[in-house]
Amino acid sequence: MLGPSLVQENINEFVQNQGYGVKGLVDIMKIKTLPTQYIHPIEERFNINTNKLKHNNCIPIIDMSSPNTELLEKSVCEAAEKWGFFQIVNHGVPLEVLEEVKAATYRFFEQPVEEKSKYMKGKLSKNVTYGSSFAPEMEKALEWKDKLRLSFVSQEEANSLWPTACRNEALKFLNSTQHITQRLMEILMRGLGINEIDKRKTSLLMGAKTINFNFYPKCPNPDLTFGVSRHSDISTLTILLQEDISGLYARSLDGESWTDIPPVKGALVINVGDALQILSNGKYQSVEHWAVANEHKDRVSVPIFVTPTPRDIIGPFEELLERGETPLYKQVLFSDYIKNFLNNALDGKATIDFAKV
Ligand SMILES: O=C(O)CCC(=O)C(=O)O
Repeated sequence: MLGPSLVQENINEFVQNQGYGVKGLVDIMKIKTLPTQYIHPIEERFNINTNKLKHNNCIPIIDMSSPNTELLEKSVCEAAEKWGFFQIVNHGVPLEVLEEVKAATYRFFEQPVEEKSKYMKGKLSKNVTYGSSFAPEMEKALEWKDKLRLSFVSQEEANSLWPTACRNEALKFLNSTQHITQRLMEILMRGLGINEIDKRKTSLLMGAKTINFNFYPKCPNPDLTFGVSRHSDISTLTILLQEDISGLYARSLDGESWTDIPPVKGALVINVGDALQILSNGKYQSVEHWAVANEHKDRVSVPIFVTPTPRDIIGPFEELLERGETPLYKQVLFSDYIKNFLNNALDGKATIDFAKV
């Protein structure tokens, strides 16, 4: 292990290669200032004076138990069209499942490095990876985040490869959100005039799932860095459980300002991803968002990325083109879309250019 006199050059070795993560910088190295690798250029940072920030309650909060089905469906489709982001309450996922998954996130990251590093990239499986920042080899400035990424392939694989510290909770969260995911997809498809989700559409809309455990340790200078840089997700929908500490921001309707997404007890944050923007031929919008760490407290979040399978070819639904819509996106093999996303640093909404006509 490196000594306490950790110099800048050794930080990557300590954080990335030895697997201590940014959590190790705080807990073991007890750093008091942000290492230069994590300082983002001033023009990219969020500046309260130049980037307009809208506070609280801009993003719709939708009660999924509302008896007025027509109004409920209209609200979901409008939110997906205009905001790309919304929160849902009374969604049917028990509160204890949400609390347990948060506790499991802390449990995993609080383990010693010897345990966490077993899951580092290239060690076990490409479907199970622990690491720090999004794509450290490609990034000009690193993200203040450690993460565990678990792509669900089968129950057997999960049983044998997923870490015991969070395996059961991850599986429970995935299973408990199945019903609400299906319901949201049905509503969103009706909004496109598509009344049946057949086998092919099931695969395109929700054929695969990846769950991430994000851990943002408290950060000495959160204003100089990002927990997650500006990006849109590649999913159809993302179902995000966020901590009771705010830190998530999304681009507003006007495209000029940003809005915070305040934590709401028991709520899940839903956002449209690029795949749904492409399938809906631009009707539903994936939206740029980013997250910051907190100066005084650790923050965790647990997104489930609902996606097509890597073998699926995504493009605007035939029903929309048969109705005369001009395709805005070409047909793309989803595994190519994933590769392009993972092999580049996060850069706002640039990923979707890969599929533009
Ligand atoms: O931590 C958050 O609230 C957002 C996380 C996120 O955007 C991501 O993991 O892609």
